[in-house]
Amino acid sequence: MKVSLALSLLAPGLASAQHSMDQPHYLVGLLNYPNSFVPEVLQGHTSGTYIDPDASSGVTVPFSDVPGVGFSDIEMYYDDNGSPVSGQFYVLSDNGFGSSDNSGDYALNIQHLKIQKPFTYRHGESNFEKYTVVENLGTALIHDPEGFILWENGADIQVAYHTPDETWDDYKDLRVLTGRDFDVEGLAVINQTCAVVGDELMPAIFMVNPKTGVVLSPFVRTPDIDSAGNFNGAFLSTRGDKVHCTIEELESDDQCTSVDSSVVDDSEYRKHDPSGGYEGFSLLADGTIAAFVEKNSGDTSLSDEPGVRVYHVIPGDCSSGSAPVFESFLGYYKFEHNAGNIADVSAIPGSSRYVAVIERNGFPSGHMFPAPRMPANKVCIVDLFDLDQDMVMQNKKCILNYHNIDDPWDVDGNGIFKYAQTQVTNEALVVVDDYCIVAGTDTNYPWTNQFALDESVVPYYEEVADARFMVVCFVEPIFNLEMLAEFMAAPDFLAVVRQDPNEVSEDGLGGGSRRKLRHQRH
Ligand SMILES: *[C@@H]1O[C@H](CO)[C@@H](O)[C@H](O)[C@H]1NC(C)=O
Ligand SMILES: [Ca+2]
Repeated sequence: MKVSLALSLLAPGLASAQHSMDQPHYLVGLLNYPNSFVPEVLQGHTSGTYIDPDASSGVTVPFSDVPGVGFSDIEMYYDDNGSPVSGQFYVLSDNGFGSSDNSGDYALNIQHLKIQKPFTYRHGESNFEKYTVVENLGTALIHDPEGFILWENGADIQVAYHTPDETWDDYKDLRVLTGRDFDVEGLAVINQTCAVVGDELMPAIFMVNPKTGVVLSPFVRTPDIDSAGNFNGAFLSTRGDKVHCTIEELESDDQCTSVDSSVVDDSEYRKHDPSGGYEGFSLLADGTIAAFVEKNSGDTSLSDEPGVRVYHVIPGDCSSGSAPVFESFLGYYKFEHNAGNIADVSAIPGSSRYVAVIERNGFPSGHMFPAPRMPANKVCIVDLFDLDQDMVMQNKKCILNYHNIDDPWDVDGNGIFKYAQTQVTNEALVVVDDYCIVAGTDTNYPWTNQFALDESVVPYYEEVADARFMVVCFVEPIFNLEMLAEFMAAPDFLAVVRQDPNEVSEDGLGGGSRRKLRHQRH
């Protein structure tokens, strides 16, 4: 009885779960990248030939262009001197249509975008359009002219074996990578011409020039770990990993777009889910990378672990052939209740200890509620180096819930002071300064309309069809390094729940009330 008494007294502070410490913030505005826009290098190339026309969400396949499919990562763009350019970003295409089976004709690419929203705190009653269109400043096909990408069994990239038709002859000559080769989800940009890409079909990582798209290194596989977190000599693999195919199969009409899960079990590799790789990939201030595996659920043998694995990576030196190195296992990241995927991880400028993580679960399946799945999306800050005895990162504080975004200036002009970025998978997050984040979506095109809405009843169909971005700023400089250190050192609410209920003080606050924390901070 005492437990429920303590919890009910605590309820106001605990209302939105175990690490929620939502910080005052405001929506600056919304932007969209029209799905109808196709950059020139992606025009006139057949795509979508692997998609079953009966299961293409009403969209006619194949496509005559390589369509936009949303973005799986966003990173700052840097000028020639290495300084970040305000409002400009590198974004990574998703692998195409979601799996190695359906994306062998999707050309992987990195785009340079201008994502900037007019905003005045409503000065002079100025206001701006609900959606601002994102500007494409360049598109680079990820391609491998040096032939770095080669599997252990001698397998080559997809265009060496099969392309949809002659529209791909130039892509074949360039050795363009496709969604059969890698499912690219993470990008860590070092400077304008050097970055590391994280994949989830092995999962593996490799170096790339994000300006030209030229691959700069062979891929490096993820080392497996023993129970103490040490590398054990084995590596991860998935059923989408080409190492399990024979060259004859890859050359045949069957193409071996994936293998049966049991093939991975019977191999020397440790099995992981083919959609579970490096969503979260963040360049720390010291030049190393925190690499978050997306999940430990699905077709995997990692599901007994207490969270998702986070590795420490040293990038290559950006010269041709210099590969990144897995340096160590950092620890496990544990999700909030009902979240199950790392959606993205952003560096916090200047910090080598704290990163911002956006975690999510699946996406809605229709608009009838109660629904089979309630979407969960939260931005949390985590200390990479504060581990408990199970190697779980124990200092985590969640500062924003995507379903509960304040819009005090009603920047989207709908008379509603709350916004939810809910529909499609949120897979891109970047902290841009002490105050603000830019968050973007994948679209899962052509399966974008996850609320199953009829276009005729939705005045702003771009909210259903397009890759979208939002800019949100915090009232306090939450990402300022000094403030962050204080904030992360403050006790969190979970400490109250974790302790013996008999020790909860009379007022039920146990020293962790929000009021007290506010006092400590100021
Ligand atoms: C990017 O970093 C690499 C490695 O430090 C360096 O060699 C290269 O010149 C840099 N390029 C730019 C454009 O800053
Ligand atoms: Ca509004």
